[in-house]
Amino acid sequence: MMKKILMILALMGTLTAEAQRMDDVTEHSKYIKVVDEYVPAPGQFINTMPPYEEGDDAYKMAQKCTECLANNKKDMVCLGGYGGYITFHFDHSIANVKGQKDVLILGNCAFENNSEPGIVMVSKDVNNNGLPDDPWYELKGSADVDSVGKVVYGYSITYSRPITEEYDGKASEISKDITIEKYIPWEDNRGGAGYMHKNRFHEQTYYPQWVSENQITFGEQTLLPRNATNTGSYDQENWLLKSLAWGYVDNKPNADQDASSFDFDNAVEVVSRTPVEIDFVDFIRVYTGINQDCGWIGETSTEIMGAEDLHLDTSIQRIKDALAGVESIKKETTINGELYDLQGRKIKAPGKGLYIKNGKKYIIK
Ligand SMILES: [Ca+2]
Ligand SMILES: [Ca+2]
Ligand SMILES: [Ca+2]
Ligand SMILES: [Ca+2]
Repeated sequence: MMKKILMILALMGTLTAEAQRMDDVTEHSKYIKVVDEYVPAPGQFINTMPPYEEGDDAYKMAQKCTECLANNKKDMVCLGGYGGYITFHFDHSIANVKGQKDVLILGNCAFENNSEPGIVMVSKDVNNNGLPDDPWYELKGSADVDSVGKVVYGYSITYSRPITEEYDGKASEISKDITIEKYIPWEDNRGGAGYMHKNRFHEQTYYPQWVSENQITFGEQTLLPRNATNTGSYDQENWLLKSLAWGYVDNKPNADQDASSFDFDNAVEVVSRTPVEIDFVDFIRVYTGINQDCGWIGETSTEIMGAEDLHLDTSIQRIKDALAGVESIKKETTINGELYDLQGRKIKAPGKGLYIKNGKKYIIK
């Protein structure tokens, strides 16, 4: 009986453990290895951080982000306005250690109440193809608890290419530093619409130049309540961007390591917020969580400067354990190509379903 239970547990291990991954390197690094995707929303630092050069495509821009962030380089990448995102991975899956924070993500928040909160998403390479094309979950943050009714779940936004880059000479009533008020039109799925403004400090186009489409949509995610107030005047703007309590990137200074660290135990379904148990994370995504423009300081945009696995040795050990489990089961079930069911019983006349053959998943349709 005991043997049978062990067998069942081990086989279940086979089915989930295949997604754990580590690169074949002599020494693993706790820092970002590769940026997979850089898909910023428009913004005053877009095309400059990192810089766009003629001929660059999305792949090249992601490569430039890798150069900024990998191996603890700590150069800055800007995600632009609401929804803009970056996706990255490490040279190994990061284990979720229960009850402990798992990853540190650095922003450029200079001081308390200089917050441009970025929401963290996590994903596991379930289909084992090395690409971030698997289901995504969000890590919940303090707004899920202290701003109930003010957070919008399932929010989508579409930005359009600006019609003009030229200052029309008219003074803006919003801020004396704004050169084009109606610059980048946006529309959301809640009947809202508006414009991202252009200011005199950033003259390049704010629309990502490597994008050929005239619209960019970010969707079905979470919109945090606006956090900015101008505590000054029109002539002397003084913007306060209130820091949220916990759970966001670029929300509190990096020196506050705990506030910049994230716990995979907080994974939830993106819209329903149903908790999700995740044992390993292969891809991490960060996106700008607020849609707001703040006079001379421009749109709220999350910056990112790097990330690290907070428990490298544990991650590697857990991957090794998981892979060892897979190997022992593969041996046991590799006997002349015989078919086993998921309970470890040899099957002579299989019907439709999932089996194990030669140590691998085997589907009969
Ligand atoms: Ca954890
Ligand atoms: Ca994948
Ligand atoms: Ca920013
Ligand atoms: Ca920032």
